[in-house]
Amino acid sequence: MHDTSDFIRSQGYAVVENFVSPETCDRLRKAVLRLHSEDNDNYGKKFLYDIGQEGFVINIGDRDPAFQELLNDFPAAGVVEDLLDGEAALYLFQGVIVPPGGGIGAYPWKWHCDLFHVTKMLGGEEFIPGVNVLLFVDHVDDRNGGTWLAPGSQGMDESQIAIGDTAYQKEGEFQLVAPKGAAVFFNPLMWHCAGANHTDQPRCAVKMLCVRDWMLPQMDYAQSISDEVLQGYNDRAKKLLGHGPAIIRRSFDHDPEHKTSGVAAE
Ligand SMILES: O=C(O)CCC(=O)C(=O)O
Repeated sequence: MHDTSDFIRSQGYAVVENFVSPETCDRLRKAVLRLHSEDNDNYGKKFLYDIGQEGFVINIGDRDPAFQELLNDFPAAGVVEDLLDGEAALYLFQGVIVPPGGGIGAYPWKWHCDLFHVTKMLGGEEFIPGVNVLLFVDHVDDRNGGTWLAPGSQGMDESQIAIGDTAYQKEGEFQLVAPKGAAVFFNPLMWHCAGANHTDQPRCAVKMLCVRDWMLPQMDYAQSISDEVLQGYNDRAKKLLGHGPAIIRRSFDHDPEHKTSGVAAE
């Protein structure tokens, strides 16, 4: 664990193989694709494209037991809690699909960093505000859209970083090659992008982006996981979902009609 944490501290990222078993990958992949097709049916592909959500499956922790099991096991816990000093909370928990023909340069797949409200290094060069844990449930490489990373770009803004939205390699950007079941951990302030998928199969991943629990998550999981599903989570997962002591961001009461489980701000 410490080797991985140290590697992330010094390089900004680390790849961990055998993060989950091939059988777990198959279950997760199936669930991502099922929910994606459900979303397309419910909202329409064009609508999802227009709001920049094409290929993202949201609130998965409420929608299929495979994701609940993953979060209960959370094989990244040791590293994430080590890097975030025990303050980890989920900022995003979602399925990520790069469709055939999609990927780098194809909207919405552009070079970016993840914390849209934090673009500069906080608290000095050494401070790590979050860890993106991206689990590949497919083997990834340059054919199907392995993730591109730009180590060293943490905290740079657009004017400082010479990355375009086309596939080119310059100054250390590189594309990950990783076996099915591997996860890449990286500082979410590092610029990155899904690669281009030249195959005829969707490339699937599960994203578990954790941040310090005093940061506002992109989605309020304490609100969006139903009471019934919440009961199936263990204490560590509940804390990751925002049911920990750091609840100052919660502002809604429990709403039995909508089956939400928010905790009122104190
Ligand atoms: O799916 C990928 O390869 C990259 C995902 C991504 O851009 C992200 O997690 O923010």
